[in-house]
Amino acid sequence: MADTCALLGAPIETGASQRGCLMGPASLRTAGLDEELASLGWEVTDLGDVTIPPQAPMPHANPALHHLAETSAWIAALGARAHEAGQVADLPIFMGGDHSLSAGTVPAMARRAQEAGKPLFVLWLDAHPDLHTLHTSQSGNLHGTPVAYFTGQEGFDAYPPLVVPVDPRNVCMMGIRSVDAAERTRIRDIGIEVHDMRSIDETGVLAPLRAFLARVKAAGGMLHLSFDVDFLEPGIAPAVGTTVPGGATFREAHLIMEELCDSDLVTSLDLVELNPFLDERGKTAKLLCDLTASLFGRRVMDRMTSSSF
Ligand code: HAR
Ligand code: MN
Ligand code: MN
Ligand code: MN
Repeated sequence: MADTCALLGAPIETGASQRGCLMGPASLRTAGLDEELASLGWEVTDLGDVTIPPQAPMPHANPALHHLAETSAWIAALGARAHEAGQVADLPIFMGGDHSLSAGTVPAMARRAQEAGKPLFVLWLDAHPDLHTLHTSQSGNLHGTPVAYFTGQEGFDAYPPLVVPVDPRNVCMMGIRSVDAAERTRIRDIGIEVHDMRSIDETGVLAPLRAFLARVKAAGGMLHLSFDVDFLEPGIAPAVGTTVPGGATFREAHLIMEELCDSDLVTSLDLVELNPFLDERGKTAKLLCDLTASLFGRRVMDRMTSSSF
């Protein structure tokens, strides 16, 4: 079992349509994330927050894009800081911040895996596949682009050059229920494994999760978990700007984290899209802390039988 973790704050909000995600890292700290993980026996280091200097506007052929220069600067800064965090800790936690941060953290973790001679796998828990390029995004909100970028799709001239891409066949998405036309085509074209909410209704979360984890294990891979708050049912997690009805329940989400814990395969984590301005008395931040605690080993009872791993 890994035993050191690092917290790195990424207070980026320029990728989202609404402001407020910049308070995400502070809200997770206020909810006691570091103390919680320490109480589970982890050695926790808080590396503070990443910042970027002011940016001059960057024009683009797609006039819909918002805050391209800032988001691109965040991706570059996070790429470097996330890689460093992955050197000092077994399991770095990237506290967002909107989901555009994964365009920095995931390639950094792919580089870390390559240095260890292993492939990187990504479990993407989200209502959205975030598979737009800079040219297909109609909203212009860049949190809708990280997966297309880190799987090496064309159309990212204005983002930093991608050093180590992730094989799209190593990406598994769960919870998906809001997909744009260009994203639907791309999912088919590049072969990402997608479990939408209808398929989760049919199979539950455990069967597809165990099949994916078996693939990661067989490949000797490292596993990055990217957890978007809007994966969850909005009633239990209101602090997100892009709520979509019909999300994962409290127990489905905990079960995924508990199973991931038992697998011992997770080597890095994004907690993204928490918008504390929209929260109800810290409820969503507290839930994210509790879910992270389940991933890091909190359990109700010791298990009498071992799981499939
Ligand atoms: N696909 C939509 C768009 O591009 C919504 C993207 C919303 N993304 C997030 N992160 N909230 O998953 O605008
Ligand atoms: Mn804006
Ligand atoms: Mn997302
Ligand atoms: Mn989302």
